[in-house]
Amino acid sequence: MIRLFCQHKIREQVELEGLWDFVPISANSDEMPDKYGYKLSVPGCWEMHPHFLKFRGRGAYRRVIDIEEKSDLKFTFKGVSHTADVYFDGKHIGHHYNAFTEFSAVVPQVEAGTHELLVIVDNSFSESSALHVPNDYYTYGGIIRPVVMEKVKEVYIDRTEFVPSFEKGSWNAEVSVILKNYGKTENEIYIKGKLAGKDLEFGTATVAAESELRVTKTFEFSNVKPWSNENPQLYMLELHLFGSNADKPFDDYIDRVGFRTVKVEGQKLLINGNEVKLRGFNRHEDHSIFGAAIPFQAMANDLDIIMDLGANTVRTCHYPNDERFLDLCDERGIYVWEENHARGLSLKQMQNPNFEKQCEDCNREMVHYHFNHPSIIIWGILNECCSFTEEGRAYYKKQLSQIRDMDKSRPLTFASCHPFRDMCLDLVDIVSFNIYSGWYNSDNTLEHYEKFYEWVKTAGGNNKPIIVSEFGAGAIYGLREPTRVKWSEERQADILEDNLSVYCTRPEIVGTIIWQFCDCRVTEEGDWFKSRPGTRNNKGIVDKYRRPKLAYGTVQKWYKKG
Ligand code: ADA
Repeated sequence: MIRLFCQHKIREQVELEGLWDFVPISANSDEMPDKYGYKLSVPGCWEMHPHFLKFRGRGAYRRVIDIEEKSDLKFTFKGVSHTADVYFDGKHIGHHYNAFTEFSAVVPQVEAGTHELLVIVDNSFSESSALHVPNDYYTYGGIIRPVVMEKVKEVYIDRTEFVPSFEKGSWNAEVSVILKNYGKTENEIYIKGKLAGKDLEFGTATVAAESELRVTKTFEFSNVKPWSNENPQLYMLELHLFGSNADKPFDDYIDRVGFRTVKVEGQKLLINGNEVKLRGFNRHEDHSIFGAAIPFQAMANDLDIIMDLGANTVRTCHYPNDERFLDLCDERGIYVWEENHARGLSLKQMQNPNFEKQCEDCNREMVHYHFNHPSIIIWGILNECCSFTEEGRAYYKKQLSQIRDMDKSRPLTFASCHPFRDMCLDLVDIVSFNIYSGWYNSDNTLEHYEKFYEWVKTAGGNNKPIIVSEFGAGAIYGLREPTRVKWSEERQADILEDNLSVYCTRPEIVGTIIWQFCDCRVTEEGDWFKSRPGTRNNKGIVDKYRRPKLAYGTVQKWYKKG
């Protein structure tokens, strides 16, 4: 499954899922493998195989492809963890860093016959990797999300951007169509579309050789229903690309959109002009069996549980998520805070020469390809990185303006853990902090929060809404102790009861996002294992198998109150 809806009725598209040949390869050889000892699932993590449970290094995935007639082929990789080098019939066609955003490569003029697609995957840690580092989550290895092969013409629709607005009682939408022309000559095209029963005429455009072109037009829609948590109304945006033959489009692109606005007004978060309170969870894409390559059924099951808990929000800690999960959130009216890939990087780590480009590539790919999900109501960056120094502030400022330049329709934030010294609160629309009163310290939750809130007002966060973006406690599944000692399920429930009784009752707090939905694997490299029993972050409300802990009832009670 590529998406939860059909993206093309004209463009031929096939998912290259199934068993691919696999073989681990040594760290520094450029030799292409000539024999493959394994067959691994794609999408999948190599850690799912008994021989690669903890394998950190490089592996080669190979897929033989039969082409019936001469074609231009576009390969899209939705997620390769964490670095990919792609070869087609032995020719290098693509390189990508970061497990959590998509990339594509086009191979023109492929002759009919049998061909080889080879992907060298690397999940090792090194200076060249600024974002995938030993951390309190696991960097798996493999082609963790779908691989898509499409037949394209020299000019094709790469993506769209849909920006709805509501003025004087009616909905408008600015629709942008982004075209790519990889040919050596310019191309004149005509774009038509359909949305909510309305024909969309974009007119003609000329796409220069080897370039990209954005065509934008605003349309009014009279009889559409808004997308909301209560009624997640979705519409299909169908676009057709015509060339000289005005009767028969040669390419198409179908996306799914929702009419909704998200705004910050004073200390309120408004969806379609109505005040909302986010009640949610931080969710790592991590599963006991599937690692980061969570199959669709298990994603749906996670959301069933999240909704049973009375939540309406998911924060994609700490990286852009699988589009199929975002599609599910669109369909179920679940709000999403999606964020770029970074967790707890020190200033020294942010000074890695690859950091800025790797972040900015991730930001661009995240916003470009997840733009149209109505469920995404907030963009976040740089979780708990160095936002308390002038140099760190410069990184935050640059990335926030990069995202704001790409999308002015959503509020921006970042989750800080530097109270009383953070220097970046003036840069965001929503102030978000991770606070672990009762777990990492014996702070009285209310006293600590009131002191923190007074500081926020003086530090650039005055009159801004606040999200408590992480709070919670660890509990080993099954550990029940009358002493209610730390790591017992009882203590986790007690701490969450205490935290929720404060954070759910403050008017300026527009969101409470519990750390975390499910237990997740962490790296053995680094020191995390010392405070992570079983080398797992055990603050889940459910464990790695999604078995509920005692706190499940506590959270459900508070979240169902709204
Ligand atoms: C931080 C961090 C999370 C996780 C959490 C914890 O807030 O953002 O990724 O590490 O702490 O469990 O301590």
